[in-house]
Amino acid sequence: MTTKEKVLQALELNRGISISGQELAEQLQVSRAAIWKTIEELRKEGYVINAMTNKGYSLDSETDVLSVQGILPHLKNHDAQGIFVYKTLESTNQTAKKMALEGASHGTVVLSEEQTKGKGRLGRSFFSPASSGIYMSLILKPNFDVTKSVLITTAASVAVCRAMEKVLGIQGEIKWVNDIYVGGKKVCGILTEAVTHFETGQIEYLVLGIGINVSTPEEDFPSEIKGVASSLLGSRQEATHLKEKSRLSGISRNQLAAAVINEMMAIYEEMDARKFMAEYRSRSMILGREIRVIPSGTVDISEALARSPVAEAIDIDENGGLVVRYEDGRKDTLSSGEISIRLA
Ligand code: BT5
Repeated sequence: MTTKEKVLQALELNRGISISGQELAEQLQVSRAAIWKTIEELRKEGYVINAMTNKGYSLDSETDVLSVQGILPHLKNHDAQGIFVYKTLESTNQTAKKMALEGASHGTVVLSEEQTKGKGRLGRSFFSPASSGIYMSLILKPNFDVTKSVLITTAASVAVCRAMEKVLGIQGEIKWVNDIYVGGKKVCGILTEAVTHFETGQIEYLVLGIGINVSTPEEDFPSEIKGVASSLLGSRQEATHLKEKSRLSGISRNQLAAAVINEMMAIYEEMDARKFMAEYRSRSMILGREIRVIPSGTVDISEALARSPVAEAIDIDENGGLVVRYEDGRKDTLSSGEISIRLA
């Protein structure tokens, strides 16, 4: 670890509590001048560090910069070697896939403060502005039958909901198959991609990409998604109350990111047993409701919507398939990736 990383770690571990320059210098075996210089560097990177005479330095509870040192104190069973935080990337999934091919191990996590080419499904894009979201990718080496890898997205939706609830007390609803909604708007999208062996075509790794809008103000979303996208702290109903709560308790994106990683790694261990399926169903925003099924790849969605038959979403089966019943009584099971859904 560099001196900067060590100072940051000490400040993150003592969030809101002052540590003297002398104490830091002794702990890290560097001069007090080196500590002062490091504090200045961190301030330039956006960390709000308070300095009080006779008390020392403390990381302000409002500081919200993603870092390995900020995530680590909240992680169960993980080490710094497996976490990579970037200021900007085209896409964390893209970088994670490259790292997987270069031999990165199971559980490696890639995060970025912003993405310039954030990916959605089917060639769509995911809006990923700087400093207000969590854009991360987990490299997973399947320890189960890879035909079940479609269930990773299902499991991840439950993991994100659990993390949001534990850290912020926010209840998310899952819109089959990969979106999380709060207050009727999308706050999170998930994209799982497979990394296959060059010659055998076998799935070697899965890259699980999770994008969460944390504090993006509603007015900052591009016009085409303004009406449908929102963020956890940026939605009007929640904003005042939650912003105050997170400010007071120092809840940061690091903490939420760590909670998502913890929940995902825990759920991963029970993939085969599929215990999370019942929770996925109970958090579903579409079960029991009427939906319209649109073939994937549809360009003119409004035209397809007008033509598509109304169906009732009646179940989500053990493979993550959506069981629907059309008005004429016919039943069908839709598999992920083939359709989009609009609530009727
Ligand atoms: C998704 O696709 O929602 C999957 C998004 C996955 C993003 C993560 S971020 C980390 C990792 N690295 C990546 O490059 N990607 C992953 P889909 O279901 O296809 O939804 C995309 C659609 O959601 C777009 O066409 C927009 O309509 C809408 N959208 C785009 N950006 C959004 C945002 N920030 N919040 C809510 N909705 C958004």
